[in-house]
Parts: sequence; structure tokens; C-alpha cells
Amino acid sequence: MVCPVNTKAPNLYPTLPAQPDAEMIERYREDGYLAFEQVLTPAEIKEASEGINLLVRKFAFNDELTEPVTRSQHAENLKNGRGMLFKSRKSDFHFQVEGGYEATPDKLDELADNIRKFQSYTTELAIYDYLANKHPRLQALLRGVLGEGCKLYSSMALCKPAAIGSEKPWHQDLAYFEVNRLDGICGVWIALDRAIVANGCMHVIPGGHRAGPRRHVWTKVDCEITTEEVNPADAVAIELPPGGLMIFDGLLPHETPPNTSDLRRRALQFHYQSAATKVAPREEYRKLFAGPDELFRGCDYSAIPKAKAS
Ligand SMILES: O=C(O)CCC(=O)C(=O)O
Repeated sequence: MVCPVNTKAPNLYPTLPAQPDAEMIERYREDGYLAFEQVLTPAEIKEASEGINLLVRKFAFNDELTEPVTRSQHAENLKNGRGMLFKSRKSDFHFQVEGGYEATPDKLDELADNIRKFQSYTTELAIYDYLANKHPRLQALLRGVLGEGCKLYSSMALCKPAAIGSEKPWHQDLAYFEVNRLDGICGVWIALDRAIVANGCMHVIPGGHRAGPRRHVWTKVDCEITTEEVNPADAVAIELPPGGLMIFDGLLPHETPPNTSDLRRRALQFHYQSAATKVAPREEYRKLFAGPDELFRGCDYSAIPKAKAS
């Protein structure tokens, strides 16, 4: 396997092998991420992309299938907390429209292009279940990274509509996940459209997971790592073609900039937990995701700012 020599260059491999080799796993441990250019087949990309439209057409403005949603406390005060929500009556599946887009029942395909977030969607369509839980090469990679017995923790798809897709600021996923250990979570991010800097591709701090939990605060946008604790000059952009995939450690600082282009950017995201990783009581988790001062450094939902974002 030929690896990039520049440690600042993305760990970008052409394809995902049937089994990851030891060098690849070593690189994952060192840098906190790996990226692969060609993983999904064109048919899988098509089916997964069309699934977004299918689910929007099925659920949006359908009172039989969706229920009114009570937002989490003060969520509307955050730029990334706005936008209409549709929540399934039967399952945890829900999706959020990009803030600022006026959704109407007569333009459901346009609405599908203006979704910000899909959550808990793997049970809704067979293609999502297959990609999350049965894709042989992805499953082999997950076993290499998290060990035998790892399983899906959550599913989320973040889409960045052309021109209005908002940023997801610097954060560590473990600042959100209330679990009993910090070494047993990884994220998998799959591009459905070409992801480049201009439409908001992934940016990571290579090796940044090794410094442990960083202090997160709520800004008017979202929950994010404080500016003293992340230096964007250390970041690398992971540009990927449709069907490309990135795997990253739950402690790796990452962000995606706003979509300022006319290319939409949709992506699937799955998170996995190792066999030893369990959902933990909140107090146990807060002690774990802490700094040397023993203070919790993650996203504290009781501390969302009360002032409305502009
Ligand atoms: O897909 C994106 O834009 C960002 C995804 C992400 O970082 C997250 O959901 O934690």
C-alpha cells in the first residue's frame, strides 16, 4: 500500500480493500482518520441519493405519518437549530429543513434539495440498512478499527443545500455522545455528491484526537470547540468524489464550512460503537469527557444561549 508521505496530506486511498491492512489501521490510530475515494457503486450512490427524495415525498406535510415536534430547549436560538422539522410517528426517524428555506407541500423535490439533516434513517429504506450494517468492506474496516462485536450507534445524514447550506463548526462527536469510554466510537461519512471545499467538504485536524476532550461552547451557530483549542491552520480538507468514504475517531476535531457554491452536498453519516462501549449515565459521561480540571468539556444542553441568533 502506497501511503501519502506528507503528514498534512489527506490519508486518501483509491479504494476500500476487502480487509484493511495493519499499516492502514496504524495510520488510523495515528492520524484519527482514513479516506477512500471509491467505495459505493454508482447504483448504490443513485439509490441512496434517491432515497432522500423518496423519504421527503413520503413524510413531509403528511400528518398521518409525522407528528408535531417539540424542539429541544432554546434550539431555535441557534442558527443550526432552525428549520422546519418532520418526525415519524412510528420510529425515531426525523428530518430538518435548512433554516431560511420556506418549505411548501407543492414542491417536495425542491424541499428534498433543501434538507439540512436526516436522523435515524437506516430503518426506513433497505439501501441505508445495507450500507450501515451489511456492506462487507465497510464491516471489515469497522472490525479493524473498533474490533469484533462493534455495532451501529446512530445514523445521520447532513446535506448542505447549494448556496444556503450552513457550516457545522469545529467539534468532536464525543462532545455529544453520552457513552462510557472515549476510545470506542468512530464516524463514517459517505459523500453522495462531490464534496469539495466550496460546497462544504470535511476538514479534520490530523492527530487531533490524541489530545483528548476539547472545550466546547454554544455560540449563536452551534456547539463548537473554543477558538483557543483549535487552530484551523492545522486542518486538512478531505475532498471526495460521490461514493467516497471517510472514517474518523470520535475524538477527532472536524468541521464542514458553509456551502457557498451552486453544487448541493449531501452525505450519509453513521456512527459505530465498540463491543465495550455502552450508553452511560449522564454523570459518568460528564466525568469522562472532561479536562485536567475535571470540568465537563462537551455540549451542555442546559447552557444554550437564550439570545436569538441573527
Ligand atoms: O456532514 C457535515 O457537514 C458535518 C457532519 C458532522 O461533522 C457531524 O454531523 O458531526
